[in-house]
Amino acid sequence: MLNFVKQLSHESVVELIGLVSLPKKPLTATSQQVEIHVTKMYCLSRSLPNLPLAVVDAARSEADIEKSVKDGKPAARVLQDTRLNNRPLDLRTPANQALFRIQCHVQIAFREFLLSKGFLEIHTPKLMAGSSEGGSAVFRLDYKGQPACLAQSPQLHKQMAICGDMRRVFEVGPVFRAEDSFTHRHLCEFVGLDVEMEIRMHYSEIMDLVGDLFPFIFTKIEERCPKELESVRRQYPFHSLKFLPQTLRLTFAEGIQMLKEAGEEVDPLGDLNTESEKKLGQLVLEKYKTEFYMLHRYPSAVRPFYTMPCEDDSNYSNSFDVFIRGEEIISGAQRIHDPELLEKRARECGIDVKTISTYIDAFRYGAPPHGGFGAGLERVVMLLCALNNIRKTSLFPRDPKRLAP
Ligand code: ATP
Ligand code: AMO
Repeated sequence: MLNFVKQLSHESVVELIGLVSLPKKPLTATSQQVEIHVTKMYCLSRSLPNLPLAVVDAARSEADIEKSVKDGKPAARVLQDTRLNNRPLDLRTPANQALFRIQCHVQIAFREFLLSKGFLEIHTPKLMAGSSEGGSAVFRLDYKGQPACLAQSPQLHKQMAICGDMRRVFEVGPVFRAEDSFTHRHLCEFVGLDVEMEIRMHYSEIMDLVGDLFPFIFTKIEERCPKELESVRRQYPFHSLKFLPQTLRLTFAEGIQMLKEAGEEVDPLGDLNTESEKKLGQLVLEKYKTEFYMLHRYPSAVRPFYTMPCEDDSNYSNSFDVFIRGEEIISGAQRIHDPELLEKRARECGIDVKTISTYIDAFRYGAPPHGGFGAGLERVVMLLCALNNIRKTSLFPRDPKRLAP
């Protein structure tokens, strides 16, 4: 049997028959908890002798690699492209196994919380006649002779579900963005966690929901995935997210003020760039001791056409973004439910209103005040575990250069 074992290549799949027993040596925290005394062994699938990457190398932390260099026995560093080109092998590392379990539990907790609050899970079409968010980041295709695109978000249909009296809805589904830039946090296809709900008095009702939902998710991950968090930490060390029992809310103007006081140049009616968002994340952490917070009342000019302007000043809007460790995970807002204003805003934003006429018509038959938000699942997991690249939390990432495997 030893001769047989010696000629097996790494990563071959074997079936073992043997006796499971406790090791003779005393157990330690890091030792195996059981031994198998093998009596028979079958090879079910033989791997190639030369693999494109060794799983032990792919599982090394940066600290391990640095130590190996210091010790004069440098260990191989597996580059991101090698990992992603050979994703089925790369997925075998303990950190990757753990990340996708954590991702699964984020979805479970998201669903669990919303179902307990009376939300209905829906599925909206991914083939559409026009763009839903505006802008150019849309994949165009031919739909039996008609121009069409892949849904940039479930935005228009989740709102139409509210017009259909569904009151509170959510969706977990694919979102397609023809992003041009190659960044650490943008994919061309990601999983959207979307919510839409009627509101009674104020858009703060949506922020109240976000402020309860996400701490619920963070707490459930800590409770249900301690081993997985530990596995991720072993390869990619990080500290647990700091968040307050009551989620911090700042206005966009307050955020701008904090940045200005710190010597940053920022436009009070423009959007925050990635650097300013990160800087504000640091300032908020120092002042309020939290890495999870919301910024609301964004300038209208930087929000999508369907966003409700503030009643007291239409330069600002009833909208918000939510941040983890200084990076955006959520955008949300109250929506315009007046069809005339909606059509006007769509035209002003350069949208061909013919392509969204059925959406605008939905508001001509009576529509309740409503709003909602969207989060990106891969981004939530990336930022929860303080990872440096969203490709780590996408099973088979799609980015501007990658369409396989
Ligand atoms: P010892 O037999 O002295 O306890 P070991 O099994 O700890 O030695 P290695 O042969 O170097 O040492 O094995 C490396 C690791 O593989 C071990 O730490 C153990 O976790 C695991 N391992 C090896 N053999 C078995 C087995 N029969 N059953 C379960 N785990 C095993
Ligand atoms: P927005 O365009 O800000 O808003 O997207 C919502 C959230 O989705 C995630 N996200 C992405 N994740 C990975 N790759 C991308 N290219 C990418 N783009 C966005 C982010 C972001 O916060 N309809 C609105 C939401 C709403 O108002 O309900 C929307 O799509 O986490």
